[in-house]
Amino acid sequence: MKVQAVVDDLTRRFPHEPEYIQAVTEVLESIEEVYNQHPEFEKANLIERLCIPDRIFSFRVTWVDDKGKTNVNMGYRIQHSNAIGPYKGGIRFHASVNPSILKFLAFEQTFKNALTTLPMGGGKGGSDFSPRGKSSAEVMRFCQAFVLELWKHIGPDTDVPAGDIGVGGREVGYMFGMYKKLAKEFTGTFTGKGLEFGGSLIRPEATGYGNIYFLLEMLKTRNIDVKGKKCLVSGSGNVAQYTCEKLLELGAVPVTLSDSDGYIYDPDGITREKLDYVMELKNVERGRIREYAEKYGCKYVPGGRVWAESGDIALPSATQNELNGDAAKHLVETGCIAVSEGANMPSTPEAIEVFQKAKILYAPGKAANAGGVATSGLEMTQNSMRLSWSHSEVDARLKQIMADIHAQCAKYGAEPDGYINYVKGANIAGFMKVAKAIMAQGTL
Ligand code: NDP
Ligand code: 2IT
Repeated sequence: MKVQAVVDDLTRRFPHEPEYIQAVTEVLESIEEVYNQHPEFEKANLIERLCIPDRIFSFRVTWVDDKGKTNVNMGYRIQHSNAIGPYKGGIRFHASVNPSILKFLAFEQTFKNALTTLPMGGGKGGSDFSPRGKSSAEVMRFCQAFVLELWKHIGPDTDVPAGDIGVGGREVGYMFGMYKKLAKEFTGTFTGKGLEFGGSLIRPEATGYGNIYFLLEMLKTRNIDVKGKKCLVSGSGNVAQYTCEKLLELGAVPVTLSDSDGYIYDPDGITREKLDYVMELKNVERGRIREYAEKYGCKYVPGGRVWAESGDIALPSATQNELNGDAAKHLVETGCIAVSEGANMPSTPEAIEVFQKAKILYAPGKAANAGGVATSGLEMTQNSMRLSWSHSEVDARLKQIMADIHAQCAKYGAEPDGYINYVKGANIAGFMKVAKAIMAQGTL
């Protein structure tokens, strides 16, 4: 396999899909050497079979808003690979959603899920519907219309969706309700459900907590304590909130949060009380992060990114390509020692290069944010057994899974000078598991 030739071919076939090509390129570059040691992989054309999703569903979603106007959005589900388990991955509702973004996410999800040690394949779905400014009744009608098409393609042993940007407990509840009615079954077809109807304890917290558990594993390799460290967190949604919660529990000091309009910088630290305010603001009132600055009298930068500040640790938790090469240089120059990605592909290839050249700790999303989907896997297990585990049991399993992912990265990503290349480690470990499963199951 020659990476450039494969990438050129995919670019020719999918010319309008830059995020998908970006994600594929990163994985292929890391696995090239290992792949070429296995001539049987090349003979079976494993690369094309791994890069191109099994299938893509796209459909029209028609819904009526509160003023009585009929609206049309696009809906999608990408079933990337079920080599090691049912398709599994979130649903994103955001105006920017398009096939390129969902294909990159489904591709990444396949390797991430392999790393969790649980039997889950990779998928992703979503819509260009923007929940921003919509009433709960509008969101409900949209979710119902979306599932009216989606339900035919999913099921507890086929494809199990969950949340992502713009999709949290409220939306999963509405989608599950509609699915249950259409499919005439009460099963674990969605994860991230409410606790009263099959949801797992710790699932809402899992991505943020898991990212910090992974960060602790990385810091341990250098005997560094997280206590007292100044942390830059981007986003202010599910992942950012529970990232802050765990940081506070460990005595670290989160100082930033953001949304798509701008960011806040609070030099005194975002305390527990302030985080409670953010949770109410974002999850109940559905307000803007600017209001934090107005309430607590700190700096707000409209249109800015948190990486303009300086901190010991960076935790990107908003969206793809939110941290570019210049931002990475600024972080390294101002003393950042670790970057752990809560979001999917938040650092551009240029930024990753800067972090790795500087030999700072850098964990890609597919390793560091895998705690979310791993806990979804634990929710599936509990649903199948028709029981629920305690808070401490799920949290202990999550911690163990993050430690196992770290160990896999360290095993496959160790460089001769002792530096751990977590990108290489995660990609090789995830790839080898999926590749072996595909080879064993024949040409399909
Ligand atoms: P939420 O919708 O809860 O929060 C997303 C946050 O990111 C919001 O603050 C949002 O601001 C901001 N944001 C979204 N898009 C943009 C954009 N284009 N530019 C700037 N800011 C943006 O989503 P999550 O917290 O669940 O997801 C955050 C990231 O974590 C995503 O990359 C997701 O794929 C990833 N992830 C999520 C998991 C989960 O379990 N939820 C699991 C693993 C990864 P605004 O409100 O203004 O849109
Ligand atoms: O990107 C992700 O891993 C998620 N949005 C969570 C997927 C899931 O199925 O829990």
